[in-house]
Amino acid sequence: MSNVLFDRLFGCHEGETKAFLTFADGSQQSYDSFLRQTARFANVIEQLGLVVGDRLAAQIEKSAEGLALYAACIQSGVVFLPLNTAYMPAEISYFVGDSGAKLLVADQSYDLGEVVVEHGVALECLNGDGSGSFCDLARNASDQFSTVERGRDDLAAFLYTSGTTGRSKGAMLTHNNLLSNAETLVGEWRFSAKDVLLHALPIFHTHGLFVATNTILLAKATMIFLPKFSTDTVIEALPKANTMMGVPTFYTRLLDDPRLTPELTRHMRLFISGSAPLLAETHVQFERRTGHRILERYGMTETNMNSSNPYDGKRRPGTVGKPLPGIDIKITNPDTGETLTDGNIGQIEVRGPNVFKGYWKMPEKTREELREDGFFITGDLGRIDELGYLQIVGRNKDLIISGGYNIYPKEIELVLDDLPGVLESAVIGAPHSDFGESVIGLLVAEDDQSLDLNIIEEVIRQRLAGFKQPRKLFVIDSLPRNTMGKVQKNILRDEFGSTFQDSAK
Ligand code: MLC
Ligand code: AMP
Repeated sequence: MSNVLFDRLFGCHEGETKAFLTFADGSQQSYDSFLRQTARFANVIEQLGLVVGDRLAAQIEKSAEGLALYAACIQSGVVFLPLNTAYMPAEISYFVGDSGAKLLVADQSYDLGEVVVEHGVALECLNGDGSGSFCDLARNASDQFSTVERGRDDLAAFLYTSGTTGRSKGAMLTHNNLLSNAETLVGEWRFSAKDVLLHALPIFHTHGLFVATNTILLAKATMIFLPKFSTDTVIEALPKANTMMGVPTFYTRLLDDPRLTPELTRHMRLFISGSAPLLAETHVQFERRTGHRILERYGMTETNMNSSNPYDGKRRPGTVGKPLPGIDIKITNPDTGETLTDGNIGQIEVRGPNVFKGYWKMPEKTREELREDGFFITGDLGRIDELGYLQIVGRNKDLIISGGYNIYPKEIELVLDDLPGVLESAVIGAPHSDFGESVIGLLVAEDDQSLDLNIIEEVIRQRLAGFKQPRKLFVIDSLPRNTMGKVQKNILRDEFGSTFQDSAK
């Protein structure tokens, strides 16, 4: 047994002087230098007492060191658990507690002392500029590390994904989940060592970490590694790249800028979009403005990428293309599980080497969503059209996707319900020109109580990551319910659905 994931993505680049990363200031890091950093980090992980299968949680700014930490976990057989930098300490506490992480590596600006006290987890610092106690230890560590053997079915990473119950679930991803998907994407999207990918995504999610980074590593290509998306820096960097991956908000923001022209993008080979629905209108406008047809693909945390519009064939707006090689997609009746014929709308189920192993310590949840025959019930609703392309038409799960981030209303409702004077609440998503969808909170006050929305907003700010916070709160008399007592969110969406129309971003 070796460690095929590490060898294929990282190990094979030993001695390679070619640039893996190019930074905003033009400086670069070679593959070889990245690997040496990785080995130093792997030595530190070992020195700190982590053994194969232990979890390392990381809440760190986007940096080359952040990627090296991921690589070091793969090299040392430790499970990597990246966390959104917007999460508040109370949110981090849940992930650390649930995963049983042995080490938390975090930026020193995050105040995670209470997490350490609560869970007894070790804490080391890794800051965006490469400083911090973790890096201090690494400076004295060897740049050689004997790669730990791991099989294809062994765990590589946990990515937490929220649930309709409000409790996040740790999706367990194996070495083969990551490797098989990277191999498929390199082939399907024709990545090679000649490519330069513009990377403006965060690196704590599937899209920026696995889809983008693993594909580039496997192809031995180069990434222009920007700290975050900003229209100015992306437009500045575009001439030096030939490929870009982004969420739909990236494309709508670029379209809002007059500098997006055919000249700016003439040299580009490929623009890819995913993580949220790309409006057909955005696809069409982008082609009109640049001549490029954005390639839309469909994936999720539990499965990596499932389907893609073709590289060579017709990229059809409003569809997410066909199943990737080796991956089966079927549409089923949500009530009976029976497979539906093409053209019918049902729940999308996916099977393949990309599908995760299950939810950490949640066997029942795993059984509910992952069938014995290997099909995963995605919670998305779709149909396969007459040309065999998958269209996503909605969701069978109460989920809002804002700027590519998933937000589960239940989690926010639990926070709102807990506020003094609030009897009950409902959270819905409404169309938003920048984020695709954005969050609205509807509150019902207890009898004789009047709610102060300023105070409520302040409490929410302390408890929920910024992107989850409702952009608008309304106090209403009561929540509409059906005869079973279930809140009729469709009625609320009809009533409040135009809240963000014409409003400022
Ligand atoms: C930031 N904010 C958001 C937000 N991002 N609010 C709602 N939705 C979002 N997505 C809030 C912040 O809390 C802050 O609020 C304010 O907006 C400005 O913050 P910012 O950091 O300056 O925002 P900005 O740079 O504009 O970020 C927007 C964005 C970013 C779209 C560039 O969110 C982004 O990079 N999204 C990509 C997400 C992603 O990678 N998803 C992939 C998931 S994997 P305040 O109140 O403080 O002003 C997956 C599988 C798959 O889904 O298929 O790929
Ligand atoms: P996450 O759990 O963050 O990985 O988000 C996965 C969800 O994002 C999927 O279940 C879909 O609902 C959505 N998604 C991803 N890609 C697309 C796409 N191209 N079009 C529509 N929805 C998408």
